[in-house]
Amino acid sequence: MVDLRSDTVTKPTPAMRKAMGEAEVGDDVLGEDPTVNLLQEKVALLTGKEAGLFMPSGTMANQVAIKTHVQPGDEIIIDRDAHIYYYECGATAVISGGQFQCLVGEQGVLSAEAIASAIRPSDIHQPPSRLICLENTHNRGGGSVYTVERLTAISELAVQNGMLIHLDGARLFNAALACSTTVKEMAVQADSVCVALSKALGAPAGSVLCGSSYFIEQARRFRKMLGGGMRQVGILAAAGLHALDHHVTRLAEDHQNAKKLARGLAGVSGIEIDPGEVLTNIVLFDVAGTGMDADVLVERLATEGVLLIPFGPTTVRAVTHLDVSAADIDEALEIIRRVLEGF
Ligand code: TLP
Repeated sequence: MVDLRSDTVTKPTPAMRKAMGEAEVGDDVLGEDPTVNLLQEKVALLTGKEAGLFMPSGTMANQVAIKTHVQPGDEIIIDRDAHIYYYECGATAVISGGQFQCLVGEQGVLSAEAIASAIRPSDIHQPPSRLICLENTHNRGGGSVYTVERLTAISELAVQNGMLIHLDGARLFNAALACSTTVKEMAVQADSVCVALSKALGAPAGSVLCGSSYFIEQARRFRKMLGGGMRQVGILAAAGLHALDHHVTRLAEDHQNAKKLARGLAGVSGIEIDPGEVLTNIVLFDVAGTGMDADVLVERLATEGVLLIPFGPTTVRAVTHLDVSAADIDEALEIIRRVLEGF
């Protein structure tokens, strides 16, 4: 079975399990878990921020960040396909009372100009424009990337308008790799950033939210409020530290495998894809030409040994990751060809 549903499906490696088993732990709600503290310091350093906070999930990291930045009624400018807006169960309405103004990015990526035209004038009839949320890489945009230049332009705009930026960097290491830069160069353009350990980096759980010391102090209270205060969680933080030490440079392999998959898919009849648009580890392709809807095709392929996710009526997503090799990509392509072309 080749599982390309998501990079969240990876299982901890034996070396990661060993690191988890040997982790020094303490009560993290009391701030006494040395492994969590180490992880938080490490990710803060990597992202160029003063402090970090270990979070059970990316969703909680995003929502705690938003809760910390906005007051009810404040407006948040975001792409309409961003995870925060599209996939987080309406959490912002429930938790922060922030109001979204959704824009349509290019493969999810917003320009400074588009954001500028969405910023409200100071007017008692209108909500205050408070926060800009960006996602790098952009999941529903097919792993598309905000470059450092674009982030810098948006950051300058935010400063000019007294706005803040939260960066959902669930796959920020993939973005940095695609742009031959560091996560720090990207993260410093935002006021807060969260980085996932449980996606491309292969840890079983966890994200780290980073920002100023003051921001993290506030965020710690909201994490507790939402039930995200965990105790001897160094076991999970150890997996994250192991991932940062051993699974970052190998992301290049995932990007190569994604390209290989995209090139292969481009040659299959009924499938539409531009391999040039595949920059990281996410591959989106259109299956309208097969005469099948995405969910029907995905179900059919699952019975043949390839797992994918329907991402729209005729759009399918494949994600490469730690547990997928180049040989697995060959196998997946062979199965897809067999199902769609009969040989
Ligand atoms: N993405 C998952 C699904 O929820 C779609 C996936 O399989 O890709 N930000 C981004 C950009 C994400 O892609 C995800 C998860 C999250 C946040 C949420 O992270 P978790 O699952 O840890 O809450």
